[in-house]
Amino acid sequence: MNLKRYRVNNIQEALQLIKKDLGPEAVIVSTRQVKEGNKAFGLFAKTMLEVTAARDDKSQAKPNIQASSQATASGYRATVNGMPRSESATALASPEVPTPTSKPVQSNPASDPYKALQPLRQEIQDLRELIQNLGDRTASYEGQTVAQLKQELGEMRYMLHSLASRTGQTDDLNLPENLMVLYQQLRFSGMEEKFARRLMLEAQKNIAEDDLQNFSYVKIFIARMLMKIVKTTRGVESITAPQKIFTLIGPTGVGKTTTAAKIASEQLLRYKRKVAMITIDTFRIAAVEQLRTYAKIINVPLSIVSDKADLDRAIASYSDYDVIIIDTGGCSQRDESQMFELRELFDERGRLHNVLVLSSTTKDSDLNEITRRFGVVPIDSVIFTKLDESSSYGSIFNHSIRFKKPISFLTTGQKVPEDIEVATKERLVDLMLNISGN
Ligand SMILES: Nc1nc2c(ncn2[C@@H]2O[C@H](COP(=O)(O)OP(=O)(O)O)[C@@H](O)[C@H]2O)c(=O)[nH]1
Ligand SMILES: [Mg+2]
Repeated sequence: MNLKRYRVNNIQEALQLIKKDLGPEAVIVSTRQVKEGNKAFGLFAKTMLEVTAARDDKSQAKPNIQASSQATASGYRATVNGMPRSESATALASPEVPTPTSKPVQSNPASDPYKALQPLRQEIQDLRELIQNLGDRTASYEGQTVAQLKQELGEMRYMLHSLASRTGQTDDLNLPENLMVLYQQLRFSGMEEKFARRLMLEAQKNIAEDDLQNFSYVKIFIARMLMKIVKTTRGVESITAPQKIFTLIGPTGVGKTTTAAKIASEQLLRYKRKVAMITIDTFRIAAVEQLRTYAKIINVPLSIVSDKADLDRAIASYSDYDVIIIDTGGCSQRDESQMFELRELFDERGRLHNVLVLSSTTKDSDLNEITRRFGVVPIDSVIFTKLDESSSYGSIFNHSIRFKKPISFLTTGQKVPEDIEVATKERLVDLMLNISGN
């Protein structure tokens, strides 16, 4: 597999180079605008287009990789030539490899995307360690290096995820060049084929012939369309009731308790609101201690309840609090009795704002099942956690299109309280299209 980055004046220039270097099978991974030239005096900086393209090794076109790398020596390049013969298939099952979003892996080892991705996995591991080491010694001049490495890591994750799930080019779309580039980018980010296709065909209908030639125009047009797809709630601010009661539900391990602590501390410190926490102990999972520790650090009261009557009493006892965050023990969406208990507790419209917490590292089909099963209680918004570990932000859009649930927060790391953001449409679209160039 081959990954290349080009700095060009326009997309046509990039497409020519990509075709020459990587062949017609190459796909566009990302596009972004960058400033080049005299950075100290931004006046003279020129805006260039940076395009990253990738070609899977199993694709038909096989140009000489060494030669092509020299031809574009000024650009970034990462080449992986395939897995050594001795590599065993079991090594590929290690948790380092993100789960593919769909389609079973092909059994033919020569065209097995997992095998092709093995060396990339090693590079990701190396990069991760490098970032960790640099991060540990964070000095300002190193910030840029860390950011650059993080971007490379992100791009590699994209590749792992989507190449692993792509077992054949079935996308037989005939689109104008600029739309095709963005279509590939959305597909590479994990957007479902039928959603990306629909979006592009709609855009093609609505963009004038002349404007279709202008890549920036087309990209902004698609960004606007994506902004219409996702809904957000401004964190807890969309709750208009005088008392905001926020319930976090979802599978085990997605980050509910950590997120509860982050939101509680944001409400307390930033909004100066009076905050209390409640946790449900019905599923007998010994996670109460974790929340107790957070509550102590943040210095908010915590109640532990075990049934509906208890819960009502606890909520009543906090009647003079502005915000109540309710954490729940993780439960399995396949356990009917746990789902029943959940409904007993939280099937209330109006008083409670129920939030389904999902990890952005979870594959699409699981996100769908989880959302359907947890739908036994009314879901008012969704939180996507672990953006820092994710490689397929397309899943967030697939989820939004499919379930039309607004997104309240995004979490971006393990640190409490800082690794959380109120979800905004701009940020979500930026994750897909990299408009800001960060
Ligand atoms: N990388 C990353 N890890 C997270 C994030 N949020 C939570 N975690 C970690 O995920 C693990 C499970 O979190 P926890 O809050 O206990 O999940 P719960 O079972 O849903 O309550 C912990 O190790 C957290 O530190 C996030 O945004 N990014
Ligand atoms: Mg928990």
